[in-house]
Amino acid sequence: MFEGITKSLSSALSSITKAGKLTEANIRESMRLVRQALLEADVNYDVAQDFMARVTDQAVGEKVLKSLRPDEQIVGIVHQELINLMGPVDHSLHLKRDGITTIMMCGLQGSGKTTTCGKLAKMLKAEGFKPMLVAADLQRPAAIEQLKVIGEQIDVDVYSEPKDKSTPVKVCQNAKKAAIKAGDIRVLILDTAGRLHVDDELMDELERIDARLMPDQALLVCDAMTGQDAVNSAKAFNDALELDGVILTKLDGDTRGGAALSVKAVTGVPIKFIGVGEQLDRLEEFHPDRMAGRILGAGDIATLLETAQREFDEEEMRLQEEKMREGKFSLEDFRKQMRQIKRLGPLQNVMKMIPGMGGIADANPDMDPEEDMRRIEGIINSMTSWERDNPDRIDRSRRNRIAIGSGNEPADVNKLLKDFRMMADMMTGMAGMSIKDRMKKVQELTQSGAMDPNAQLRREKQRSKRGPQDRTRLRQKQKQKKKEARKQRKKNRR
Ligand SMILES: Nc1nc2c(ncn2[C@@H]2O[C@H](COP(=O)(O)OP(=O)(O)OP(=O)(O)O)[C@@H](O)[C@H]2O)c(=O)[nH]1
Ligand SMILES: [Mg+2]
Repeated sequence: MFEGITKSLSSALSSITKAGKLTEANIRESMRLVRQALLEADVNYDVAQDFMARVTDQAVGEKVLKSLRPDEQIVGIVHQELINLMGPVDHSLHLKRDGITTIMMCGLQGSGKTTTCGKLAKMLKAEGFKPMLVAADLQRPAAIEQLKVIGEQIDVDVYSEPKDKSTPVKVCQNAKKAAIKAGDIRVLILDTAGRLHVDDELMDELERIDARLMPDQALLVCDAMTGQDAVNSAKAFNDALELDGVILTKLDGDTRGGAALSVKAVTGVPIKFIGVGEQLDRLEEFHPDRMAGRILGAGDIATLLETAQREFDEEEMRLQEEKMREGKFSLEDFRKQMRQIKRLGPLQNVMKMIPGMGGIADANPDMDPEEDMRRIEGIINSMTSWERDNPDRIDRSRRNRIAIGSGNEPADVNKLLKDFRMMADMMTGMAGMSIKDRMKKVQELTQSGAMDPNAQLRREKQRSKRGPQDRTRLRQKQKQKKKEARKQRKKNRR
């Protein structure tokens, strides 16, 4: 997410850090680069201009220039201004304490309305509020069917009427009656039709639903991939409907970030949620501070923790916890943990969310943590279950067998065993801590250099210089040479 801007902003800001003595002139030059980075990310021109002016004003002030670390202060100012740009956000959907809360979803064609209706319903259901989905898109032929399929997937009722015998307003009104009759429905989510462009017909239809149903929340679904078009459509929808919030979808894709950074500043409407995938659980609250952190390459531990809490199997965690406490953590448990971590998403992305790790990943595009994990898993897979439980008793012959079985070098097996021992000790020390405290601990260790990620990197680099295949080739060459030497000697003897 936002790789381009993260890179260009960091390089703009690092020009400050590298400048040696900071002067007003070189700060202004860096700020020009910051503005350029924003524009390249497709941020609205006026927004980028204002942003730069605000940051520059503060950065060239006496207070900053005379401070101990002016460069850090300036990064701090940029961080805070990014937060101000995207926030504040009120995530609440303001559900009524009694009765039914109606949420109208609108947006351009293909922005992700129907999918997001399903995501919201799933989220509300998990929070204990029974939702009902309403198929108010009578435009697109398969729209009703699509919503029904989604409803089935998440086990949520869908209200619909035959397309050619009704109107969107009627469907919504009847849905409300049906919801009242059902008695236990708390939220009505209206899936409305989209158009290719903002046009009068679309706006009229939405205004009619708005006037008759008086939804409690009007949410605009925007496709982040469309950049400034998304922002312009948000402006048009807000003028007609007074939006309560924006849901920015497809942030999992290769977006430049312009929409996320400009929507609030241009329309005054905050982004409440973001869609980060096609699956119905890929909806997250939008946190400007976390997003600002990510954009500045400072990581996003909070989101990682939330994903971890959602994806990790609680029972399994508890079992591992117990083993850790008793110091019985085995390689089998380690393998299980690795598999859990894989569920958090591509490792490169996971690393970027850990403060300090993002930079390492960026600076070393060849680094492939997935490959490392695969290799480690391969080694563990080649062990017997006795060996997994008793890693300390793996002797030379076992080690050689495991290395051959997994296509690695004995040294790789050694390294894994050594790392595992270190990790198991660390984990025993951390047993009983919450995930959050554990992450903090890891962060502390990383910062103190005890678990120097660069050391790991240096090892990796050395390894890649003479990777396992290289070494095999080397050995083959040596063998070949010896063979030839032997032949030669034989010849000579004759
Ligand atoms: N990657 C990704 N894809 C998404 C996300 N949200 C929606 N999509 C995809 O975007 C496409 C369009 O989604 P829909 O929910 O049908 O969009 P819509 O706004 O209802 O479209 P219309 O009803 O035709 O106006 C589908 O293929 C979705 O799977 C997201 O957050 N990430
Ligand atoms: Mg739709």
